[in-house]
This record gives sequence, C-alpha cells and structure tokens, in this order.
Amino acid sequence: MGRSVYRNDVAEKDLKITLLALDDSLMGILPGHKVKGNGNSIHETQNYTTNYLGQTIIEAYVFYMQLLFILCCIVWCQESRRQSAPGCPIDFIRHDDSCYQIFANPTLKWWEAMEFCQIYGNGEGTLATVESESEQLFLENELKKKFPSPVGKDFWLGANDITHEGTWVWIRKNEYVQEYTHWAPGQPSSGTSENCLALYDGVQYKWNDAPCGLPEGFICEIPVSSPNEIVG
Ligand SMILES: [Ca+2]
Ligand SMILES: [Ca+2]
Repeated sequence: MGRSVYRNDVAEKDLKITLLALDDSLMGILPGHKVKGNGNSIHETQNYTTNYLGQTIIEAYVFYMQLLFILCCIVWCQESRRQSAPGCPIDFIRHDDSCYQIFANPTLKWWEAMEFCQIYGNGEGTLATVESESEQLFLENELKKKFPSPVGKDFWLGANDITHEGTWVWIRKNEYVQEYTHWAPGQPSSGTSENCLALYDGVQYKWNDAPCGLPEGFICEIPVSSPNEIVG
C-alpha cells in the first residue's frame, strides 16, 4: 500500500540521483569536453580518457548488477511472504478461512479501528471476530510471539455492548456473542463505562471490556482469498 509506494519513490529518487552522477562522470570523457588532469599533452589526455572510460564502464556494469540483485531480492521476498500465507494479502497471517493482521501502531479508538479494518481490507475487513477456542489460541499465540512483554495494552476485537449493556454483539455479523466467550476473570468489569471488547495483554490476551474511546491496538480480519486482495 502507501508505505511500499513511498519506499519505491525514495528508491527511484536515489537511483535517479546515482544515474545523474554517473551521467555527469560520463560527460567528462566526451570529445571536446574538458577532462580533469594536468592537460600537459594530447597524448596524456587520450590515455587518461581511455583508462577513465574503461573504469567507468566497469563501475557502471557492477552498479547495474548490484541494482538487479537488489530488485530480485525484493521480488523474491514479496513472493515468499505471499506464499507463507496462501490466500492472504501481504503481511497478513492465516488461520483456517481467515487472514489476520495485528496492529500495535497506530493506536485507534474502537470505531476508528473498525473503519480502518474495513478500508484496509477493501470492504471485506473487520475487527476480528473470535468465535472458537482454536481462533482464540491462534491469536493469543501470535500476540505473545509479537509482544512477549506485557505493557498494559488492549487489542480491539469486533464486538461491543453499546446498544444494551451486558448484551455483547459481533457488530459486522450482527450476531450475539454467545456461542463462545473467553472473558478474563472479573470481566466484563465496568458496566456502561467499558463497552468495547479487546484482548488484554495483562491477562494473557483473554477478553476484557474497555472504554471504546481509548486509542488501543487492534486486530483486523478478512476472509481468505478475498477477491479484493490488497496489493502492498
Ligand atoms: Ca459494557
Ligand atoms: Ca474491563
């Protein structure tokens, strides 16, 4: 997405600067162009020009070979990452029929995070809905791998009890949270002051209700093989 485009622009700019510098060097050996040196004789100038031309051609060849190698590495890395999660966009991880991405930064309020996931997934995305023990354990393990040291951080999931206190709903599917729950001991804890669902690192990523207006981390989920695959 935007980050990749930015990196490409920077790389392209660096390449143009390098090529301009190279062109400037080549200009120095063109007939009629003043050549750096002592200029004592035509013979010395011709030798200097010949040596300089050979050296410049070799340097240009090495430069382009290095550039080609780097470009091949970038393509290979992107393809490897795609292959690591078949059916998922770049940087997403897969579990069963869904692709997930965990965001610690930027931190967003619950509604902002829900909108972010929808746009980021080209309309297919949502804050993650955790509907099975398998899905919960998968996300717990990924979060523990990514953030081994708890820092008191919540990661938003896609449910809230804003409409009716105590009645939790997976918003994107408009389904009650009832088949599977994984509340931490003592949660949900704070009535109408905490209405949005999160995985909290302080309780081993079990469920916590938290104030929806707090900027927190979040987890996006999209279906596998989304027709609107994101191109990074
Ligand atoms: Ca509540
Ligand atoms: Ca709570």
